Amino acid sequence: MWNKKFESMPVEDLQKFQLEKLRETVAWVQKRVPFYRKKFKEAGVKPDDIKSLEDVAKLPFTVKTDLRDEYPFGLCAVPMKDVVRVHASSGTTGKPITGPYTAADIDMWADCMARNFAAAGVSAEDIVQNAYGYGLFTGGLGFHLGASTMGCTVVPTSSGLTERQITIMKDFGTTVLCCTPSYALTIVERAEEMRVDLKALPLRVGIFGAEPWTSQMRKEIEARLGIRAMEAYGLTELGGPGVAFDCEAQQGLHINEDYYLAEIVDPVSLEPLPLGEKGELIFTSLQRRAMPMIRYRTKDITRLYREECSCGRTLLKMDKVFGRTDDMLIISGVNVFPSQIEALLLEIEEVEPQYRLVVRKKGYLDQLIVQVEGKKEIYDAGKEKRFEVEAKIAGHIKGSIGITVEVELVEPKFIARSEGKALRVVDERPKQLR
Ligand code: DLL
Repeated sequence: MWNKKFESMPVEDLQKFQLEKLRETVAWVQKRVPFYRKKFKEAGVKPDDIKSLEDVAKLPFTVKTDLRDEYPFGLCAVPMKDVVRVHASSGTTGKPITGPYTAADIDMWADCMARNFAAAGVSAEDIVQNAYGYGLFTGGLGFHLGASTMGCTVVPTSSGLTERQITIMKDFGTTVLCCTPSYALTIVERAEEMRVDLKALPLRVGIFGAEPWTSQMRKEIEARLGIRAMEAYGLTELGGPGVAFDCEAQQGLHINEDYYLAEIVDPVSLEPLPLGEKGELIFTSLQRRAMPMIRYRTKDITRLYREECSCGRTLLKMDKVFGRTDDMLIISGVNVFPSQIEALLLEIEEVEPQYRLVVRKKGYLDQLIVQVEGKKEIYDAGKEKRFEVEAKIAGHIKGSIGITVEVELVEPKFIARSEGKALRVVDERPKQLR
């Protein structure tokens, strides 16, 4: 463990620490950020009302549009002279949101990221190829910070130029690869074309994140790269990757609870849900200074649970993210997340793990088209074989989630390859009908 004191602290002590930091954070933003002052007043809550961790529920939520409305630095709690870095996330629509850091915030980030690397079994001996995008995106510099804090040899390739990634991997003897899971697949596919056997290289660990991916996808990546695929979770609004990470048990991600207080709420009623129930993940930052977040609604759907972990960490766990509330599709009245379809597609041996979900209107109904690449020999076997596989997949999806989808077995390489976050859902419905 990188920070044994906090990672394995008895839960009672940890919660005492969290309460102290929560009270500090609430007082900090009340004093310095007009936005929070106004929201607290409207909610009729004062910093002194926070007497237990449960009292966090008295505080108002913060949502992405608040960050957009306050763009660029309306939520900043320190003068700009104390801000040493600004990251940003463009999102898919509208103005970007910003993530400012003080020097102390950067130190905390380094601690969180070093924990992530240590839990993945990485040490100063490792050569870390960082293929997350460098720049405003928090992935590149966040992983860079963690790996350098740990004393690893960092190779800052950034994302893209896939052939060069593979050459470097081979020439430098890279042992750890950091990128999105979808980019890992792009890399392995390109390597196969270049006749480079990644399994024969010293590469042994990957730390993947920044987009939802199923356990089935993890297994596929582990098998094709011959590595252990570990995970990182985080978001720009909370300082980027380093919010949660998985350990050798690979069974859920530990949340850095000394820095982040997590809750699960019902995404519709917004009522807090008990541990173990699936809902929307909410975070309050506990030590960030430049832009603390109070009850930030992540839109990520997961479950929280506390259990004794074989790794010895006492930190709360979250399940792999199931999906985002904004990616949820409603097909014939059934709620469907892309991850459910991904898990089913990966059980079909005739296809590649490359897919896209297209949503169209057919009359009044929403129609879901699952485009998935057939393996070359299957696709080349002709129309009849393709129909057979399409019917097999449609039947598998119907049998498992009860929805009727149209399956299009597309030719190899039909789906655009990802260098960062994969685009899984293409919504072709007219905007006003979504
Ligand atoms: O993606 C930060 C990050 C970089 C995390 C590198 C991990 C590795 P944003 O661009 O702001 O920040 O996107 C945040 O990405 O709310 C989730 O929906 C999704 N996400 C991030 N990590 C995971 C993960 C970075 N491990 C949004 N599993 C989040 C599923 C993830 N979804």
